[in-house]
Amino acid sequence: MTAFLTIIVLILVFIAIWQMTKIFELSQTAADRSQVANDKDNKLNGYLMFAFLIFIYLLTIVSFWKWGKVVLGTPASEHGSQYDNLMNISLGLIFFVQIVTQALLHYFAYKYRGEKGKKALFYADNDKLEFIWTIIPVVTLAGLILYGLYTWTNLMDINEEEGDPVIVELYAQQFNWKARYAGNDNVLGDANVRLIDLDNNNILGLDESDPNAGDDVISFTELHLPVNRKIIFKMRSQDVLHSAYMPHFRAQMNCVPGMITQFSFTPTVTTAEMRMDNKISDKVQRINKLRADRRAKGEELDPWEFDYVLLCNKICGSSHYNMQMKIVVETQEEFNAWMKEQKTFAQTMAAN
Ligand SMILES: [Cu+2]
Repeated sequence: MTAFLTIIVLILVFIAIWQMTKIFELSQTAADRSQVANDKDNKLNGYLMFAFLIFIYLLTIVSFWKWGKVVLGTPASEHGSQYDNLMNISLGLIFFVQIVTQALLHYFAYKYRGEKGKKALFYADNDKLEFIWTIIPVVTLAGLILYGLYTWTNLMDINEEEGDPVIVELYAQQFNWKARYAGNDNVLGDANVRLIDLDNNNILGLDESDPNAGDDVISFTELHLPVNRKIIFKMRSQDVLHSAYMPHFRAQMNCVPGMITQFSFTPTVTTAEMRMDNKISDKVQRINKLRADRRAKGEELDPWEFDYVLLCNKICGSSHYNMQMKIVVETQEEFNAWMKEQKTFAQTMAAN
């Protein structure tokens, strides 16, 4: 590594000396003028500016055409379409401004390229122009920010009194998730990392003396959610910053050690329904085709089936990429049946 850095430094020093001698040569009046750009060079650079403009437009079109299909499809939560609207409007605006300004920038670079005898006009300032290019971004950005704030307050509904919500704790830890349901009383028992007792299977540090803790249910492998019911998530982290990211529901919230953060959404599409969705079934087919090709080459790969996922979206350590949990959205009856099979915290403690 040191040798590599030394070589780089030597190369850079050499380039610097070379450039300095060139500048020195150019500053000599009697020197050879072949290094100074002439009309032909300027014209070439003008055309190259145009070529670059075409290149970035083509790159955009090709990217959309080739990878447009990998973006998230149908939102699976009540607020999802509001969120998508905000995203689409922001993207649309950015695209419009990008296309117009890049075209102008490169066209002017071409039109006013250097030419023998042509002199740049000295133009100090123009109040009217400056006012226009200040006020347009101010109004546009203020509009976007206000629209964003409006959308955020609209979807950030963590009121526990209204709409019979399901209260779920998401517990983040390097490198896995655990979900804790509040049980029959719908109140999560108190918990603290200091109460974690691995010998006694109290992995989330629940307070055994808290009467609300006994009926809590902890799930290690899957997060089950009933469809069309408000879910309030309360996030905790045991070690470092994590982020609970549920892309299909357009939801993300940081999990911060030492505090509880919250987010809420109402899932509107069950896992079974989402598997029938056109975009999702196309995606499943595409991935399974890739997997079949790799299987043919001798790799051991199972066909893939769509599932919602909870991912970690903060780079939290070496196995961050694999910090995920399957989410199952199902009918209230299926949810109740699944819940019945789970052990409560009191039962787990009694079994010790
Ligand atoms: Cu993480």
